[in-house]
Amino acid sequence: MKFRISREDALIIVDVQVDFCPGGALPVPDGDKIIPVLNEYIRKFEEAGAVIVATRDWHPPNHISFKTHGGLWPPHCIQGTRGAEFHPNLRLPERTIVISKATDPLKEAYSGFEGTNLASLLKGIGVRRVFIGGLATEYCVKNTVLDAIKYGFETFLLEDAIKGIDVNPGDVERAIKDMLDKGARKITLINMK
Ligand code: VGL
Ligand code: ZN
Repeated sequence: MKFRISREDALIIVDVQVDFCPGGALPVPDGDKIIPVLNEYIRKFEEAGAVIVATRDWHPPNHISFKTHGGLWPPHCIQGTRGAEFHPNLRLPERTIVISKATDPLKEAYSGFEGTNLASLLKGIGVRRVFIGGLATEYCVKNTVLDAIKYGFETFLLEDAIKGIDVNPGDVERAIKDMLDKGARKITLINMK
């Protein structure tokens, strides 16, 4: 099956930031390998005039997500730092809608919809289908996908443009299964016209 991208579609690129790539503060193994694939999706969505969204983890220095503040993770994606920038190889068009999340020091927010205006923004411009890829599969990608389903978007997981951490082996597999069980559909570049 081939999908023709329309103006009712949105590409949502989750957290492809320096800190989540090899060499960063919270590296996803091979996280940078998805960038050329995402660039190809971007090209197709750009050509179709579809919406392109990039979410970014955008923590204050005292965020609850950090081990230093009771959380699970080393400090990462601190607002305004180099680690919080989008990866320099990711070719985001000028018109990309940037969504900053997890900005409240007291709240973890893995989903791009959590505490942001993303859902109303997409509804407002008539988006019905969302195509989601990025980092990391079992955290921010998964939570963004599940929220997209809850908000009523037809939701596609870009199977060739996600990478996970797998803190416990099997986490990534379970996350993918969970997303599919809850109604997401898998898709790859070869399924896009
Ligand atoms: C993420 C852990 C902590 C993610 C963000 O983008 O998946 N993971 N903060
Ligand atoms: Zn984070």
